[in-house]
Amino acid sequence: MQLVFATNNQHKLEEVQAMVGTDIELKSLSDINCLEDIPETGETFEANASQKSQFIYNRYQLNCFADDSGLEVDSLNGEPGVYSARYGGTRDSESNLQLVLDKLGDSGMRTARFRTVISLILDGKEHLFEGVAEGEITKEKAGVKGFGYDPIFQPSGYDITFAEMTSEEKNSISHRAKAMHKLIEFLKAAR
Ligand code: ITT
Repeated sequence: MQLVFATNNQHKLEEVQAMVGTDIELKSLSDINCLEDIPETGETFEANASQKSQFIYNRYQLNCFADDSGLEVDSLNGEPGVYSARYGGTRDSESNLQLVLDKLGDSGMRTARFRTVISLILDGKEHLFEGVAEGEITKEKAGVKGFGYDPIFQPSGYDITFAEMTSEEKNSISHRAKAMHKLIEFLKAAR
């Protein structure tokens, strides 16, 4: 089946492409000629994921899904949360992750999680799927793979960051992988 993935984030698209295999023929926003800026004004991951998928469904009447995701740091009261993409004021990942490191300083309380909510719209009906990866924020960045906050996030049970893992390793344990797995299982059962 064909599904549009409503994202402008090339890294997310590549990760999800690697996860779906041949089960789903993934269409990107450029594949459907959508060059518009999709509004994202909600205060929760659910609201934003929903807003993005509904925008595409209403405009194109195509089955689609959108992912809203981010990093929640416990001792920063859950920040950057829904503001993850522009925490330091711009989309520059380096300054965004540096702001998290600066705010945490030497604190020993470094637990955090990545959370993804996916909103799928299939034949006009919405379904939500969530995935969480628990871990902690390192004191310094490490690794060059992945994107966003990966260089400062060490998942529980590992002594390396997401940015030091191969894409296969990250994609087997990440928040996005867990949410996508639920979506794929749902589609299999729905058929
Ligand atoms: P779209 O809205 O177009 O999908 P976006 O990058 O704006 O792309 P979000 O609004 O969901 O996506 O913001 C998510 C931000 O959270 C993203 O830009 C990263 O900074 C961070 N993030 C999400 N998933 C991540 C991951 O797997 N690894 C590292 N950082 C991640």
